[in-house]
Amino acid sequence: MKHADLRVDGARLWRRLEALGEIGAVHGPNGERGNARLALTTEDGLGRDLVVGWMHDLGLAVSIDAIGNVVGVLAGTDPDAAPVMMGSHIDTVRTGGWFDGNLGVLGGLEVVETVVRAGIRTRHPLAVAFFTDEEGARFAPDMLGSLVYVGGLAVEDALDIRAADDGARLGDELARIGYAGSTPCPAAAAPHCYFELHIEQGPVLEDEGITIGAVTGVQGISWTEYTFTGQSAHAGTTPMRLRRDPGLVAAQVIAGVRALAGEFGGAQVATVGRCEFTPNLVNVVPSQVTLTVDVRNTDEAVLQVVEQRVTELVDAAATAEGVTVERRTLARFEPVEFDPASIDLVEATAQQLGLSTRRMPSGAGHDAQMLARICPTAMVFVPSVNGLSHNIAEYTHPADLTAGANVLLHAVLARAGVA
Ligand code: HGY
Ligand code: MN
Ligand code: MN
Repeated sequence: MKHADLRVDGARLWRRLEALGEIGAVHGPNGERGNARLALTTEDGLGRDLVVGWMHDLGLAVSIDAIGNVVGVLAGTDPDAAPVMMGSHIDTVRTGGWFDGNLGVLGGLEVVETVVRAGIRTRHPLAVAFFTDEEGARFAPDMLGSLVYVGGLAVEDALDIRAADDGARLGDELARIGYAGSTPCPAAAAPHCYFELHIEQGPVLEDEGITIGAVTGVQGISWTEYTFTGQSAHAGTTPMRLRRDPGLVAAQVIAGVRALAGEFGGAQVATVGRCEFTPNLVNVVPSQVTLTVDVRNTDEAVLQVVEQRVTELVDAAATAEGVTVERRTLARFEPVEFDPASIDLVEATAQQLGLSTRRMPSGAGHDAQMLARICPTAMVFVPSVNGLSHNIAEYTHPADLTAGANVLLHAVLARAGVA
């Protein structure tokens, strides 16, 4: 068979997605099948074990680095050639789905298995990677493992990061699940190039009836954690004029952040996703409230203006209520543009496969935005049903999963050189 006629086995890809989806499975009331595998939890460890087992089954040389990134490599004919890498993440948010991240890793394994079964050898090695803690939901920032991989964060600093949920130290959790690897960070050498297959996680492709997104880049991301401290007091006996209520400040910030997104419009998004009251009791004016603000925009200059406006909003609300403010940056990444030639290749490959395609930026962060710092990088998007993600109802039709994996297959073969 000419390699141009090669196609992935969509049923095999679905079986792997289903098997991984059973680890940390979350079942919804309407038959939703989601995933909860927060980074470095026991479930994440079990998911890692399953994928590493598949890598070994395919004869890949598997390495684990000091931050727990895992890379499986299928040798090429040229031992000096850098690998063409595919990958993503297999950690999920607490209300995650089967496809966010998992598709990029298992799609990469499917590409490798398709190539191996066809008896094809490539000049460049083929690599499949999953990076630690892409979500950043437990250990911030997001894309943490790939950021360390490319040298954007010292591994020693990353290992000391504390979890938002239980305060566990990242390095201790990594050792506990058996993924404190021996391969040094950052990566000794850059991949030849990197392709990431991912669900869109938004409504654009579905709304326009398009199958493949040729992703042009990733928007800027800014995460800040605020801690408001007032005075706890009796809910019944304390006159309103005597209160210093951090809960009021939190409410004004939540509403104010939403209003800012409306005011700026366009690509501006703003989210308060985490908000914790202390002591969180019905009859106690809270002493402290901690919340997170996530603001993003494709335009860095506008994002900086929005960040300044959030700071002013927070300070005004806190001052008026006599509440103190502590702030901590959890993540800050500028917008990233992917490699034009790699975007062209994704687009042309989709068209050669007879698939509808459009160019688009990514609203979500991805490991690809970190790999773009060290090698030519692009992403392949497939549609999300109802534009839903970070929701256990996340779904992508099997035909679209297969289409995306075929684009990944042929973009990778074009770069890896068929021997
Ligand atoms: O937050 C993000 O965009 C990604 O899901 N980590
Ligand atoms: Mn993802
Ligand atoms: Mn995600």
